[in-house]
Amino acid sequence: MTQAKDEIKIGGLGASRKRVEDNRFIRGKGRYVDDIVLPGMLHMEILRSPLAHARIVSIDTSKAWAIPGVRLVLTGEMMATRNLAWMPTLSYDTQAVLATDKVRFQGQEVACVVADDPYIAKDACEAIVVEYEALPVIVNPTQAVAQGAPLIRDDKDNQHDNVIYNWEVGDKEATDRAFAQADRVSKLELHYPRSHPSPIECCGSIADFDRSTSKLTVYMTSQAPHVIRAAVALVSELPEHMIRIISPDLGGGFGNKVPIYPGYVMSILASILLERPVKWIEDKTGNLISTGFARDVYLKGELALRNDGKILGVRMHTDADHGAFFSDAQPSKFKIGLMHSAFSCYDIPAAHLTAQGVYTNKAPGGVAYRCSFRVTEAMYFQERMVQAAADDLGMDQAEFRRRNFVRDDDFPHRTPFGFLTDSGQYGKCLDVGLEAIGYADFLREKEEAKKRGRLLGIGISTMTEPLGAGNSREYDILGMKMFDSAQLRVHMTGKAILRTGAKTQGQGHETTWAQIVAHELGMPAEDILVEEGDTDNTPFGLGTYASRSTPVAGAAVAMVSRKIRAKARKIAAHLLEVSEEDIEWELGRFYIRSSPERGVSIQECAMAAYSNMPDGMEPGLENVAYYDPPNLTWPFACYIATVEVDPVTGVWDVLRVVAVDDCGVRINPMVVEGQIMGGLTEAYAMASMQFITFDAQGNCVGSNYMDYLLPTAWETPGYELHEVVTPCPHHPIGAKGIGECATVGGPAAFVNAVMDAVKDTGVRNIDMPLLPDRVYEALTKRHDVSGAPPVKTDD
Ligand code: MCN
Ligand code: CUM
Repeated sequence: MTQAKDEIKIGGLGASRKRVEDNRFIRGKGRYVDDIVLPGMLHMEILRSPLAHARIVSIDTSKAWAIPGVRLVLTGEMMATRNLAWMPTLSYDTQAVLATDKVRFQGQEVACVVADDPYIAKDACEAIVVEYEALPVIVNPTQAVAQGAPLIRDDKDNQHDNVIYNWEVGDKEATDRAFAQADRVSKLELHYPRSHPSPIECCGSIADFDRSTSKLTVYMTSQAPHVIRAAVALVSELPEHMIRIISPDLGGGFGNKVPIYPGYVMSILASILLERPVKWIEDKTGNLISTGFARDVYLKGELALRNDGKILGVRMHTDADHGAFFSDAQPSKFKIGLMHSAFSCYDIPAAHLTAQGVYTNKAPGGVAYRCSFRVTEAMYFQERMVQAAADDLGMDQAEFRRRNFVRDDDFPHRTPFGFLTDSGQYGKCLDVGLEAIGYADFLREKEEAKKRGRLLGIGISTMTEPLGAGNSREYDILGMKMFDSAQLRVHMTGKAILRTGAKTQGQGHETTWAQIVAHELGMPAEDILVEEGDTDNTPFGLGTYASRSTPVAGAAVAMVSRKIRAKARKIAAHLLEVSEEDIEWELGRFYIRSSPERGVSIQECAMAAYSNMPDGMEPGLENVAYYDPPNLTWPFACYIATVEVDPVTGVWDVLRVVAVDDCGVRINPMVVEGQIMGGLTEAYAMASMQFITFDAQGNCVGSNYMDYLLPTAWETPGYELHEVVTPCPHHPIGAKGIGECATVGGPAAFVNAVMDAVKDTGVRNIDMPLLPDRVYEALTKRHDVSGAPPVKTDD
């Protein structure tokens, strides 16, 4: 008890410590890539294709070269002479760095200019004359597989159609049997539209090649600097130890900063050619039309049901629109990410998923946006299907979920598609949520309101999702096994520096990692400086995405602290002149078991490690831990939204949102709540307003913040947060990931709420975003506004 009290005082586990990084962020003192100015630095701008599919007939750069201050103009043809026109993607595909033969999406990189300042570079881009021969355009999976569809990837030797993969998982026969036995089959078709992570800071890099040392330093907006260093070493001829990737402060990542973009590659090449630092900073339109899209997946789903509400089996087919290059960041074994994590919280005997991925004339998609490799789509489909099934059975949606949940005593549990979940209290989370929202009262209120022509609705979304990509047996990216690391150096005076292979983008690692050390070593969190993002002085790690930092790097932080404690214990025995077996530990202090008043602090041990170590002991107090998690972590969430839909206009307002999250032990409850609120806001945005679509010519509609909407404080609903704690059984401090839960589980709660409000009018589905005109169309014209048209023409 007193230990826990002390622990909060020193900023350990469970302390809602204020974020240390905010000291600089709220003062405008963050150091982002664009803040960095190097001596002699040049600036790079990219010329992008206005067309979505066209043959390049010619590129005339002579006028650009003639502009004073222009240092270099690069085209695909010049890149090709160095074998650099194409680069490998994280999904074993290839992607054009600069287009050579064809452009394959609007916004594709065609040429770039390096000049003395960015304005000259931009002007010079406009002076480049490109002659295009337009080709027929494909903007959705139906067109991609249609008879006679133009071949988008004619650059690839064995590619004769636009199909990237066909993939399946689960047990088809068992699933067929389940459907044969069903009393009833519930079906749903949905589209999860394209969305964009849209961090406030766009992507950018500064490459600095120093010929005299042969060292390449790249400042880069990357969530995974070590992966980038390895990738650069593998594709360039530069040796890995001569490459230093530095990710400074990032203005949000949300998945957008996982992939390798042509801009990074070209700035590196330009710096090598010119032997001067070259900076590339993407503008907002460039970011929105060419980088890291997410989603764009179609689903046909079926649930085999028994009349008493038991789900007997599930069938899913998805069509994934990957754009012109298959560049998803995802474990290499899973063609459509972890889509098969669907239905993991439900006890379903049989399941079968088929998936087809196709090329279209759109920017590469599927990077994932605040989602562990397609988990967002999986959970959205799951929770929409569950609600539709409950409605079809005429059963209460909460009761239907409860009947099918995996029970608390059923862990470890093999999910319908083969994952192993290890812990959770699903029913309890649902109960807490229902209680908080006042479920029974709301249902009564809803009935009352209906009598007066008002449409109220309640939507529930419950899910467990796999967070923490690792365990090296099953997960790798480009063959790089997924684990992570932490290095801890405790100085003589008891102050320490902790470095990890992860990379914070706003999640607060500088605050929370220090809390784990404080918990393990009893040193005040403020005595621990956390550094990430510089490959020269952090241990190798796979980076931050898939909410893997706490599950993997965070575990490494605990493990390295324990190594330090083990050494400090030996030093304590030496200082107290007893044998190690007689030593006990309490937060921050070793003492003699038989005389607890005699003890030494961890700080005294640190001093002795440099000044008074036992004979034969290696000096210093420093270590590194590599952590390969035994399993993913499986947090659970229950999100409940209530809404009112205006039947005259289709406008809907959120009344209340209740969130119950179980992410195991919370390191910093305030940071966790911040993650949940941010995630719910993104979920609300996708459900209500966010839409990047393409017209029939492949023009991107949503290339700016007038068309692609971010909710401001005014639109954002209030959130009521609750918690349940089921410690992760295999994580050293019992924590599970939280970074993406609300974005993953949130959308279905909002959509389900609107659907619940309008279902009595016969509406079956409305695809996101639930813009008022779509809701209105559903209420007045058709009952199924689904398979939403990705082709939106002006008429
Ligand atoms: N945490 C905690 N207790 C837990 C779990 C987490 O206190 N039981 C804390 C962690 O210590 C960390 C934060 O919550 O400070 C998020 O931790 P975690 O769930 O491990 O997620 P990551 O740190 O790996 O962050 C990645 C995740 C992803 S994949 C996206 S996308 C996303 C997200 O985080 N992008 C973000 N949240 C974001 N938040 C901000 N501000 N900016 C982004 O770009
Ligand atoms: Cu999937 S977006 Mo986050 O994993 O960086």
